[in-house]
Amino acid sequence: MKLSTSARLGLLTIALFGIGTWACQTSRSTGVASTADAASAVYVAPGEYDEFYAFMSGGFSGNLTVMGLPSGRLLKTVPVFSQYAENGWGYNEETKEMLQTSYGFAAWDDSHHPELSMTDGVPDGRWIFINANNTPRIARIDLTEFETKEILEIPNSAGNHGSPFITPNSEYVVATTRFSVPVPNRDMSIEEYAGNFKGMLSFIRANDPGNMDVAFQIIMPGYNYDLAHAGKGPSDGWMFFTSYNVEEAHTLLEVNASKRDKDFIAAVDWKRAEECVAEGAARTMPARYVHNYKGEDRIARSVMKESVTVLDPTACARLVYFLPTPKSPHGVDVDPTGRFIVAGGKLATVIPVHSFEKMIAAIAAEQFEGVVDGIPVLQYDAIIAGEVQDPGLGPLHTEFDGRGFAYTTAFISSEIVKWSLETFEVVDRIPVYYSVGHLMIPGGDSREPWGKYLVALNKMTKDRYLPTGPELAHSAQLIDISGDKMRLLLDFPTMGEPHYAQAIPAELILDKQLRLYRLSENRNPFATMGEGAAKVTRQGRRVDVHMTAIRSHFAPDNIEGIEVGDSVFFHVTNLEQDWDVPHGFAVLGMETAELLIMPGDTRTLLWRPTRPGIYPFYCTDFCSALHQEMQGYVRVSPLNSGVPVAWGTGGRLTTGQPAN
Ligand SMILES: [Cu+2]
Repeated sequence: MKLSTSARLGLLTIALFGIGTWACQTSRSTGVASTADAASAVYVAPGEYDEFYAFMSGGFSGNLTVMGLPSGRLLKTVPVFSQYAENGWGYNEETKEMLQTSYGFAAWDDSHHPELSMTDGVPDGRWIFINANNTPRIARIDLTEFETKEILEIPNSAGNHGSPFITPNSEYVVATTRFSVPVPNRDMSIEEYAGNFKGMLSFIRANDPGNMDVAFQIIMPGYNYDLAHAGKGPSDGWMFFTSYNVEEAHTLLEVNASKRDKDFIAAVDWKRAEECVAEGAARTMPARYVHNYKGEDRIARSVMKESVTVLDPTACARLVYFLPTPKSPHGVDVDPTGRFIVAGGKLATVIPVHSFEKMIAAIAAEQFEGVVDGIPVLQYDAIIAGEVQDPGLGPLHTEFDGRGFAYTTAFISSEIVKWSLETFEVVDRIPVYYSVGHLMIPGGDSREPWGKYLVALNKMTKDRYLPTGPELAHSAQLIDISGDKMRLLLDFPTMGEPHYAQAIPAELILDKQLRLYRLSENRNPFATMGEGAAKVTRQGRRVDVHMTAIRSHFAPDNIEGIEVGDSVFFHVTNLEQDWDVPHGFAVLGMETAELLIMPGDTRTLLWRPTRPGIYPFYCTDFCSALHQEMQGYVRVSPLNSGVPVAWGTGGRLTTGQPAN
């Protein structure tokens, strides 16, 4: 099918306005396996486990969800960049600092791309990284605990979309600025964008838990940088980034950034960057950004960084090359052999596939069509390996099955197109419902994909689930890719906008799960190691409640001597040393979320009572037959009433200092 540019733009506009169900109206086969076949293919019998852990980005929920495949069952939400009331993430004293940024406390973000750590180009199940788009950050989540351990802010960046894509041995995750901004950012006229606003590609050290940091940044022309993928095999040592808006437009980009036939993929030789940095070719720039991490005491700390290393391509020859790529490229994906660099030109009528080998030869032969800001632009014809014809409308992203086939999403025509990496011919296609963005094959961007399933991450979902008011469930679809023909097996809803996902065979993570925190290793300075040590202390208007929880009571469970105007810190230690026995804590009228405390851990809730009275507190997580009895009372007296601090459980109250 050949369409004029205006027809394509028209279809894009239709899709953008939410009527992107074009392909489902056509007469193509629906690709649905027979009902019985599909049901049995995704059925996980009671007592059995799913085959894969799938990590789904939470999109604008700012979190990460963990689902089982093939069942599509939601297993857990891991809070990352957004406060999460279910377990107190970002509310309690131990985790608040994780949401600190150079702009202050940020309660929310938008998370798009989970990325598993890799060893030798294969996901290894140690960590998963994910980006914050709005206030640029990258988080590391530890997959023994399914907990966010570290968050690094990215300076000189605005709109951290193209991140965190990882190199084959987890040396770096990268982060690109979607929005070019002045560097350093400053007050200036937006009309002076061209030439003054700059792009930035950040290389972040990823392989040292607790010490993520920006190793170096590369300053680029003021385009929008979109996505990235690392080379592998022969192309290991290179990173590829898509860009659009080579027009350097600053208004109405839907028109003004689509004028040229080709934008660029930037190919960066990051081993060369390391050389240039070592040789002193980079400069150190002042920059304020924070690094938040959980220490051995499981308490988050936030450290302000003051400078960053920036490399200018004009000061480091042979660092960056531009690969011309039609048209407004979105995704860039490197096949398992590392030989092909596949672009998703969202307005292109073909899928361009660049050859790494040809790229290196073209660089050696200086087959340049020009130079932009000191960056050579290679000749398209010199580097192209092939163009996939009839790839569907609006190709965005490609993943691979490891058997010589690539699978590309077509956003506008709502389909997934399978094509051969040998012939560049389409061999199969299947409609999806509707407007698919990313797709995910477990390990599908790695050197050795587990090419059994494909998950389509769709943007629109009308007619697929029971309606739920104006906002419908978000949609993922599971497709069997083990045979010659793709088969649709399952629709399953997801949390937030399911932007991208990654998955790994369950057995690579299953046996590494932490079951509890050893109480003897609890290093929280307010940990209470046994009920005998429970107490209440006052220093001025600060009251610390050193509390324990065990089935089915708190110690203390009666507290007096709290006054209006006090800051009361409930430090609750869960004394259980048993898997699957968290306790919760909440107190009447508190202005924050509950505590959810895992066995052996301590979590702290700050409470500022505002009026006298009796305040019950209770365990929020059903923990035993007598869970409902797991409760207590706090007496709050007027300011300066002189009621002495007193506490106890099951006997007479112990008295401490009165307020003065
Ligand atoms: Cu309980």
